[in-house]
Amino acid sequence: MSRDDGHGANVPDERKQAFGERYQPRYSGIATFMRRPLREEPAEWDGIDVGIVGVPFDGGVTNRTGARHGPRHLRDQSTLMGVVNHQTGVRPHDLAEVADLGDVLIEGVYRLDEAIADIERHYDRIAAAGIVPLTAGGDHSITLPIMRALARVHGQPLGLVHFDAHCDTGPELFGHKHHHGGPFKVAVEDGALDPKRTIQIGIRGPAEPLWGFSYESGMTVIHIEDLYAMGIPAVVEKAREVAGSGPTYVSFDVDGLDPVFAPGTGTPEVGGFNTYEAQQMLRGLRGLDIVAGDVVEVAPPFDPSGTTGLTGVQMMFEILCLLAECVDRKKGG
Ligand SMILES: [Mn+2]
Repeated sequence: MSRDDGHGANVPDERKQAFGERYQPRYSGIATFMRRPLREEPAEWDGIDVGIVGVPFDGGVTNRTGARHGPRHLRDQSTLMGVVNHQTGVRPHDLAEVADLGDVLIEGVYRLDEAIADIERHYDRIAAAGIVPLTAGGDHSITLPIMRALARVHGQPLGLVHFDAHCDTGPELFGHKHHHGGPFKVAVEDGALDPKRTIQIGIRGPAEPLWGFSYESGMTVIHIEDLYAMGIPAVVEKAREVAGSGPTYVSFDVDGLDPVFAPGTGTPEVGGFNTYEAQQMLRGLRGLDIVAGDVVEVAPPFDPSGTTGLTGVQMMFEILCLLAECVDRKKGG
């Protein structure tokens, strides 16, 4: 696959030929997701398999804001990502054409319903172009409009492997259903998410009384104490069994991780899984029909060390490996 990262227009061709992918130091140039070419215009989307999309929106948070700054921060940290997954050997950029599609333009910045509709329209366009989206949030309310658009294009409710401290199936809050504690309840009600094919992993904390809908609707909930009692391989096996063979979304809320590893988030909960365990769980999903993924709730104002951004984008890379393998399989690779 040809190297065309959209960068380095001022770099002589001889240097690009001599140094290949390393013609430009990683710390230089304009930061795009994983140093992929920036293709913001739908007219430039031909041939793209996986599109990395930023959704700079945190109008749905219940407490500390900041995730609106996630995409820019994750782009910066993503320049540290390499091209190969050392454990699985997957090289996503060799399997799929990956581009940075820029950020969703939120026109309804001060109108929550309109913001959600803006996001949904944008993902309708991405899905119609046959592009598999990998999203950087934003707070978790952004997952609902993405799921709606994808369920439409796949013609059925999606399955979900969901990493989080919270089930995010809560009821209306202050008279409003669109907030980051409730997207998966609304997604089920809208026919975009199949609760029987949904597993929620890492759940903990005092918000437990809000998650009745998860149990009533038949979702599989793996509390953090279950995770450690079962062990990671059994959690992976359960996730594979629940998701089954249908189209499946992977949603990774960084607050699922212990705040030691991801302090930069709006609603941290102590006592979470660690980064290695997260990687093992994500790598365990190889072979499922994963049609989209996201990493949400990275809030840079609470991330002065950059650790949460780096961790978040590493999880994006793990999901990218899964998506690229799916794309490659469907192409007959
Ligand atoms: Mn969440």
